[in-house]
Amino acid sequence: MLLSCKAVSLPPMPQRVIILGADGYLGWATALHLSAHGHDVVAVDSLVRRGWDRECGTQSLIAIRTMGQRVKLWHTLTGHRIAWRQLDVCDAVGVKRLVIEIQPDTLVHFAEQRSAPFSMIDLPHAVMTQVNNLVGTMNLLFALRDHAPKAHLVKLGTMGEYGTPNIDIEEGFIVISHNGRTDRLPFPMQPGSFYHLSKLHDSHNIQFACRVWGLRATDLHQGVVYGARTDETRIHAGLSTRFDYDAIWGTVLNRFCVQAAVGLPLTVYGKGGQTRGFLDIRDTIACIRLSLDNPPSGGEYRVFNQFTEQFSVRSLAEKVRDARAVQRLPTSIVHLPNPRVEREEHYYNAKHQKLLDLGLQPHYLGDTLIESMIELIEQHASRVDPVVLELPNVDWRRGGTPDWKREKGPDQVEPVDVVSPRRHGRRATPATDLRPPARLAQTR
Ligand code: NAD
Ligand code: USQ
Repeated sequence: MLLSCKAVSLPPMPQRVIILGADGYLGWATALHLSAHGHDVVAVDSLVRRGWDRECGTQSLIAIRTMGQRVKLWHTLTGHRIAWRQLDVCDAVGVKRLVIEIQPDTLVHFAEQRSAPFSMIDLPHAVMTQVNNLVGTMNLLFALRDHAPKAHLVKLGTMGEYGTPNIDIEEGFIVISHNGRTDRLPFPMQPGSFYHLSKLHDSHNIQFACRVWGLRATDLHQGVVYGARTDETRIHAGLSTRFDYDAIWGTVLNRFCVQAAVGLPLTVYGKGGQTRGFLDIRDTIACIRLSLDNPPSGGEYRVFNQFTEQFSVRSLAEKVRDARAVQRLPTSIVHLPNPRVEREEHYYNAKHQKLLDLGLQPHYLGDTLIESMIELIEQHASRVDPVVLELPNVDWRRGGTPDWKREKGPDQVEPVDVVSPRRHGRRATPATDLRPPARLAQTR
């Protein structure tokens, strides 16, 4: 009998994967996704984010269960096991023990303070952000050097490391000719907050460790993520991942969808020409899996720009407004004085080819997705706090306003009704002292 020599593509081998920051928005969704795809997942988190929420008086719009409850439910529903460990990655001894014990093939590192406004509140928050993020990453690098030098570090960085230069943004490196000589060098970076700076400092440290110790790493320069549901979180409400919407933790499109759902104005900061890369949470987890399945060589430090489309914040607000208009629900857009120091009109063209080359099939933003996000938000609208939703409470020049830290716990918040075709509830209004100033331009 003749044997066919036709190449067959084998499914990727299951890996031992440590997910750091697994109690968070992206970490939990990724833990489920990798576990569903047959990987042996160890979920790690210090739970510090739940404490930062208590400090700010904020909470996830969608209630999330404890890690213990979530991994138990996942096992009951699917038969897959996720091992759960509470650990601070700033604990060097703990990180070392973890790496020695698990001997991971891959570590996916989400475990950082990730809010730009939180890092701009004051000196302690700026320092804490950088210490938490840099020390955690350093602990991982040393533990890998000494105990698992072949493991692949997948690190969540950010598109915000590049800033908004007046030239095309490449994926991590740029070829520069200078005085007759040419080299491939790290792309020039201009981060926009102490948080974004922490990511750049991490990038430098990781790149150095790859060059000097031969470690292998993928630095995912990720854009702003939107969306709340993945194939795995949809299985049961108890598997939901967090969804932030307030002015400190909420990202812009998620915030606009919540604002639209409760009939409040969409808050565009400044002119709204600020352009960023965006992606659906389903594409975040797909990108992580693609990175895991296609590791770099020993000593290689590579950068993937992880986003699927770029939008200005003004055009995003218009997209949400237009999606609501189809349902005959008028939505207004306000231009607030920008609390951040950032370019409001600028050139932006960032490459994002490498993950597409690995097979990423993007979920693009359309009216249906916006509407489905708003429908989900409507189910949780009783948890919306209109005060934390509407007005920014951290200014890049002066720091946190007096109300960034709130005495009032989230449970004492007066509920708001949704504005939907089926349930025309009362419109939520911000507390009087936070009402937008009269001089704010209203575009509709
Ligand atoms: P998140 O705040 O929801 O989750 C981060 C998790 O890390 C939290 O559960 C927190 O408790 C944990 N953590 C923080 N410091 C830790 C420490 N020292 N030890 C152990 N655990 C710690 O954030 P997210 O939105 O899921 O973001 C995850 C990562 O992705 C971050 O590194 C962030 O910078 C990056 N990122 C996020 C976005 C986005 O739009 N959400 C975009 C680009 C990049
Ligand atoms: N913005 C508004 N109105 C709002 C909120 C934000 O106009 O109500 C604007 C901001 O001024 C900014 C843009 O929207 O120009 C994006 O802000 P954001 O809060 O959605 O995102 P950012 O602060 O950049 O941070 C988020 C995540 C961070 C991640 C980053 C990816 O919190 O962890 O690193 O997105 S990126 O922006 O590509 O650097």
